[in-house]
Amino acid sequence: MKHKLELIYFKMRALGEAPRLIFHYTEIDYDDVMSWDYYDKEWSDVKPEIPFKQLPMLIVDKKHKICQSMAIMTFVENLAGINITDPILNAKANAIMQSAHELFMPLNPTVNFATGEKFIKKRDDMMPFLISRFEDLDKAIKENDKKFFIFDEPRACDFVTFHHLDLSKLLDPSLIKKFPRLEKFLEDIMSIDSVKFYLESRPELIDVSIEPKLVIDGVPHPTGVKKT
Ligand SMILES: N[C@@H](CCC(=O)N[C@@H](CS)C(=O)NCC(=O)O)C(=O)O
Repeated sequence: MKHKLELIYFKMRALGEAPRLIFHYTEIDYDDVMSWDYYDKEWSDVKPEIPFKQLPMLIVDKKHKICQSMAIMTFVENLAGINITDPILNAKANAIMQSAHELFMPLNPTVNFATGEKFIKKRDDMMPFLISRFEDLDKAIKENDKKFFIFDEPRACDFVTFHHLDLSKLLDPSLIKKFPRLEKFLEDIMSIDSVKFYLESRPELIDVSIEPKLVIDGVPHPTGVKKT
């Protein structure tokens, strides 16, 4: 059964990315809609109506509101029929997905919003945590001996991990270079045609640490939750 899928989010390269990546990988049609275009209201007026008061949210068939990016990822895996049926592998995949998701804070807000001295301090303060978590992910993929974290084809956990590792390049491009196996993982995800198409066409995030903006249809917009 084909569902109408609407992914509601903001102007930032953060928790909307993994859902977008898995939608493109699985070639499932969805609409990518900014909160203000969907509701025609400011975020502060919309927020109380959202089940868990944050985005991204996936609206299914104009009826079901699915919040929490990890729930969206699992839903898309199920919808596409690529869910991991083996309970042990499924649990391992979830551990990878959650461990990568924990990189969200403070990596994503820093890259999308921090500027000047604050950017530098946040970057330097989070570096021990990033290095430690990258080491864990590096070890997990090496132990598995597959192309991706679970199989030779990617699953939800791979797209969540991809997003955060990829975003780290905008925080400090030298970090990922310390982990050649993770760099290879990024290249393997980027070389999948449907994913490559999305990555090449998505809004570019520019002026990180100075005045971050997303270039949408050729026009730079400040990152954030407001219509510009
Ligand atoms: N655990 C949630 C976190 C969602 C979240 O932090 N969303 C942020 C944007 S990335 C948000 O809605 N910010 C606006 C607000 O909190 O009012 C998830 O994984 O989806």
